[in-house]
Amino acid sequence: MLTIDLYLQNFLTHSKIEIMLLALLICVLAFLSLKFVITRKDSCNVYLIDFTCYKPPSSQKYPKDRFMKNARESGYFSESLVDFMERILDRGGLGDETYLAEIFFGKSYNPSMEAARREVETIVFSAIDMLLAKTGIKCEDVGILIVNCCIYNPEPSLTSMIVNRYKLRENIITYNLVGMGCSAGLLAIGLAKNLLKVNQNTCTLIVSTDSMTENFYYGKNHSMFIVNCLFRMGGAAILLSNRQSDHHNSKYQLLHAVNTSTSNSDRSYNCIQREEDGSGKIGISVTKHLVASAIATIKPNITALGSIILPKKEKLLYILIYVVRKLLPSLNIQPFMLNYGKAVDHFLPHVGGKMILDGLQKSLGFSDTEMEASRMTLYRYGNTSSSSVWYELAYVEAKSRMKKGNQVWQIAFGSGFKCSSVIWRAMKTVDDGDVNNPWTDEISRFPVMLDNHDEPMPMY
Ligand SMILES: *[C@@H]1O[C@H](CO)[C@@H](O)[C@H](O)[C@H]1NC(C)=O
Ligand SMILES: *[C@@H]1O[C@H](CO)[C@@H](O)[C@H](O)[C@H]1NC(C)=O
Ligand SMILES: *[C@@H]1O[C@H](CO)[C@@H](O)[C@H](O)[C@H]1NC(C)=O
Ligand SMILES: CC(=O)N[C@H]1CO[C@H](CO)[C@@H](O)[C@@H]1O
Repeated sequence: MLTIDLYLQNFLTHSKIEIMLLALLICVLAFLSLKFVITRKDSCNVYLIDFTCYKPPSSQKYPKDRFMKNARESGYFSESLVDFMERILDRGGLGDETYLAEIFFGKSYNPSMEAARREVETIVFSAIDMLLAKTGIKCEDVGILIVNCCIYNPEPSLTSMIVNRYKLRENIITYNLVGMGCSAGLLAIGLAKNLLKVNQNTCTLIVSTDSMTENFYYGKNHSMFIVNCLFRMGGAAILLSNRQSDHHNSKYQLLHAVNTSTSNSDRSYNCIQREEDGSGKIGISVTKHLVASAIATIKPNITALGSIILPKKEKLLYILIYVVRKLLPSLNIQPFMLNYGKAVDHFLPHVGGKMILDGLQKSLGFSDTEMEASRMTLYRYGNTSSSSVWYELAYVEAKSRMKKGNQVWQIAFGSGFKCSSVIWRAMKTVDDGDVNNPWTDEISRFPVMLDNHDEPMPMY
């Protein structure tokens, strides 16, 4: 657009008729090139056959009162830190039914590798068992396995754990993504898409989860307590395929997978970091630059992706107004605001925390309805890291809102700072009542009203 801009500047001295003709020509050309971009056929179709989300037993619900009671009774934390935790819990957007790992129900916090492994095995194996049962896919059909888990990183890896448990085939292609934050789950979809381009007739199993069992921060630094307060247990398993025979039994088709990283900026790189505090205790620190970095990373790609997926009419309007504004600045026409709500039917941003959802909603102009799935997922399940976007999709399905042809935009972001987006098209209307959907038995009580604290969440 910059070159067009300069070009136009030079022509501004010419007569009005010429300028108008030129504007028309530019519009037509721009429209045609955009049309070319959107109608370009991808040679390889990737289908999402189905996905499942793990729902922990009710005995692992961890209400806020319990959290605060334990914090107070431990006698370990200063009054100011306890107050800080309380404010985070009050304003973080979490309800009283989120789940924590078994280790947090004991008398004292004594993490072991065994406990961490048990927790992750429960989440991962339950999600995969459900997925295999639901789809009827056989273990020998799985040709690619991608697991992403940011903090918990055992040896042998999580992919080996799964291959061993399900006796997957020997020539399976496996990728284990660690330390890549909450956006890695959707990056895994992009990776699968790239791998499926060169592997015909293949099923891909993707598992997204995280575990804090070994990583609960037990120090005194406020900035490291934010993740402690917001992170909760969860995980999802997703089955992709490029087999033509799966065309008819799949729920979604993958349209786009894009990603951005702003790790080259120090502010962005440092805003979420796992490190030692002053007294040598390890935790994840979150700086006050988090929201700004998130928006700086997310916005350019949302704009880029938006311009790919917006309906033609909106795009044409956008270009027209752009040209007229440049040619006739004296008219003072307002810039055209892209309406992302018109481009997709379901917008599902990673839950992160309430302040991030508020920031996104404000800067992109999404309505309360468009934010519902994210806010309800944050309320019910907490920040489950990379699996959160799957609980959100399950929410939309449980609400019977997924109609054939609908477009879904999942967007996840996290440390790095990185952002990944995935766009799906529903290949069928999804009926509610699926017993494996974690929302099914309680969906009628959602959406719940949320307290709207005007005061922002404290940040250090
Ligand atoms: C990341 O995005 C770029 C383009 O935005 C794409 O070429 C690349 O394949 C993507 N990588 C993954 C893993 O999705
Ligand atoms: C959400 O949880 C992940 C995984 O523990 C963490 O990296 C991220 O910082 C959390 N987000 C917030 C806003 O606490
Ligand atoms: C807490 O962590 C932040 C960031 O890592 C650091 O700048 C600060 O000095 C730490 N404070 C204490 C008391 O350890
Ligand atoms: C696919 C896409 O549009 N990616 C863009 C994301 O944003 C960065 C700038 O931050 C662009 O360089 C990428 O091309």
